[in-house]
Amino acid sequence: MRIPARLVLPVLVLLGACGAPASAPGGGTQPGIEVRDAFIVQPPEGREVTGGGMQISVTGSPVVFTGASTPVADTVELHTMSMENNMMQMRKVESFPVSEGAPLVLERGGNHLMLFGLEPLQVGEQVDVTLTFTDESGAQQTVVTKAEVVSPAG
Ligand SMILES: [Cu+2]
Repeated sequence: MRIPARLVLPVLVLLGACGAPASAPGGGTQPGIEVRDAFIVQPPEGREVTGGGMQISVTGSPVVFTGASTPVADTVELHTMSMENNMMQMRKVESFPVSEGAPLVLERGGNHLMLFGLEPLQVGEQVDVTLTFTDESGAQQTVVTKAEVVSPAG
């Protein structure tokens, strides 16, 4: 018995559509990413560097948080913070993993965003921040969130 050509064709088309959300292999769905409570700390007068944070949770398959950008800063880095030789040390990292059981918390005193070349910001201002993620298939996903500018006092 011959396999009709028209049954073979759709399979090839699906394989060619790598990274398309509607045709995730294995019947998986695109990860759902939720971002909450994003903030940017208002930098001290005359300074252009500050920190920021947010909570990122995901449903479905895990993702990797690979970067952020905002119109009000030249660059945004991902930083870890840890105690080394009795001193708090910040380190730049390339990414943070986020999975369903392990949401990512970016906060003051912990893992955080570091913003450089900042425009002057007012407390209470809402700023767009674009976050970039990579899923298991290597596909990129971006999420735009609003970050509130908060007082350095907390
Ligand atoms: Cu930092």
